Amino acid sequence: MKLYGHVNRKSPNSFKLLVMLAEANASCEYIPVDLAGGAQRRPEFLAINSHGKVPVLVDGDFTLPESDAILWYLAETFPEAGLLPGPGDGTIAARRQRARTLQWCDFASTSVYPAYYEVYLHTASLALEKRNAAIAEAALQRFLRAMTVMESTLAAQSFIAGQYSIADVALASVIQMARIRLPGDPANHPAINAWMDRVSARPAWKKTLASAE
Ligand SMILES: N[C@@H](CCC(=O)N[C@@H](CS)C(=O)NCC(=O)O)C(=O)O
Repeated sequence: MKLYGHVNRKSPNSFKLLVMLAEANASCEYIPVDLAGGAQRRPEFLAINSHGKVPVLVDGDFTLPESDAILWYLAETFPEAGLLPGPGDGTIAARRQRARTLQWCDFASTSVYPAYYEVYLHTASLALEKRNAAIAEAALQRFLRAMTVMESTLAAQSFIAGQYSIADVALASVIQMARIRLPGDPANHPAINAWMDRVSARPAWKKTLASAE
C-alpha cells in the first residue's frame, strides 16, 4: 500500500489516515506530496488522481482518492483495529452502527470543515483587503452550531458514534486543526475538550502527532 499525502496537524485529510494506519499497526509507504511546490498539478500525480488532490491511497491495482472513502476502506481492510463496527455483519444493529459512524464522518467533512475553512479564510488566510467580516461571522455561527451538536452528543457518551471509531479520528482531526487556526478557539466546550483529551491520548494518535509538525 502507498499513501500519497500532505501530513501536518493542520491537514486533517491526510493526518486522519496516518492515525488510522497507526491504529491498525499497518505497514504503508507514505509518499509526501509537495503541495506548496505544485507537485499535485504535475502529470505524474494527475495520472494517479486527475483531481490533483491528496490524499490518495494505492493498494495494488486499486487507486482511491477522497479521505473519508480511504478511511472507510482502511477500517474494512484492517478489521482487527475495530474502528468500524461489525464490518461484514449484516444485522440491523451493525448496519445502523456503521451508518451512525458514516453520519459523523460526513458531519466532519461537510459541516465542520467548510465552516472552519470560511472562518479561517476571512480571519487569517486571505489578504486583508479580501477578508469579509460578515462572511467570517456567518461561518463562525455555522461552526458554533456544529459545536453545540457535538457538545451535547459528547456530554452523553465517550465517543462521537458511541464506541471509538473512524468518526472520532475524522472529527478530532478537524477540531485539532480548528484549534490551531481559529481565533478564540470556538471549539472550546467541556465535553469536546474531554473527548479530544481521550482521543489524543491514544498511542496511535501520539505516534502520528510525533511525526507531524
Ligand atoms: N474531499 C477531499 C479533499 C482533498 C483536498 O482538498 N486536499 C487538499 C489538501 S488537504 C489538496 O490536495 N489541495 C491541493 C490543491 O487543491 O491543489 C478529501 O477529503 O480527500
